[in-house]
Amino acid sequence: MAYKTIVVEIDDHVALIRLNRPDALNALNNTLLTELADAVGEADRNEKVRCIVLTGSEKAFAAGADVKEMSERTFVEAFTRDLFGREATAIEKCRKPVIAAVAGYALGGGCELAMMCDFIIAADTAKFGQPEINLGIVAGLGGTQRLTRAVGKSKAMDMHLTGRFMDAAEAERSGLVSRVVPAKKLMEEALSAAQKIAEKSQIATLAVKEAVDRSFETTLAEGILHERRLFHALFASEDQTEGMAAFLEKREAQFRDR
Ligand code: CO8
Repeated sequence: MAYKTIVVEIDDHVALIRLNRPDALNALNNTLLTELADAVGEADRNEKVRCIVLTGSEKAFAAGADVKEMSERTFVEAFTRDLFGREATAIEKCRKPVIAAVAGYALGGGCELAMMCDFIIAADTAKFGQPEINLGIVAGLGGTQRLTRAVGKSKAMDMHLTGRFMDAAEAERSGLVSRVVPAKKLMEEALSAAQKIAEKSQIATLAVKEAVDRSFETTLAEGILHERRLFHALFASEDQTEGMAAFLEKREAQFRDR
């Protein structure tokens, strides 16, 4: 499908989705969020795709919601249409792993978008922030919830209340990102991680994602029970037999998603 504000490339089981509004630092307008939701849904349904990488440009992953477009919204319109309700859930509903590869600014809705992904690989140029407070609003794509879970209450309050930016080193120290790499290596590293994931048994990768995500939604005991049931269930897969046989025979496993 042809998109106006994103570019989608599928190569060897990895879908790369690039936000592409260079004149506005990839600010998230209605068109971009709709196209992104469609592209993620399409990649999730595409049997060839086993992992998704979401990225922006060298200067900005995304500098937030499009302030120009947002400034014209009214409460009645936003509430009645549940503004960004569908778009906000497209990535969290995606069952396949989604990696955010972040260089430059990831602010407001951009930071929230990165946090919707399963993990974030950051370039050393990355800057994260929730500066909505400077516009007289609060985050609206999950930032108060996800940043707090990622970095704890004190730092989340600091970020949301002062609107300050966090550099890549602080983001890694705080657990917001899984790794920081030199900017020039960002895409190589993110695509290589995606490729590694794509080579695993897909049944197991879906189970990992489901189990880790559940830890945010339920009690420890329920989460552990859910994990154990998934663990039990995977013994019904041919990939479990193959994975363990390959280990014992000292060879690479040939997973077939069965
Ligand atoms: N919206 C619209 N346009 C933007 C945005 C934005 N968020 N950010 C940058 N741009 C535009 C600028 O207006 C400018 O355009 P032009 O050249 O036509 O004037 C162009 O991008 C380049 O930007 P700058 O000249 O400002 O570049 P600098 O390098 O000087 O500064 C900054 C970069 C620091 C990133 C600066 O642009 C900035 O502060 N941007 C706004 C950041 C911000 O406040 N983000 C939060 C927005 S609110 C939000 O995200 C709420 C989410 C709630 C959920 C809604 C769902 C999406």
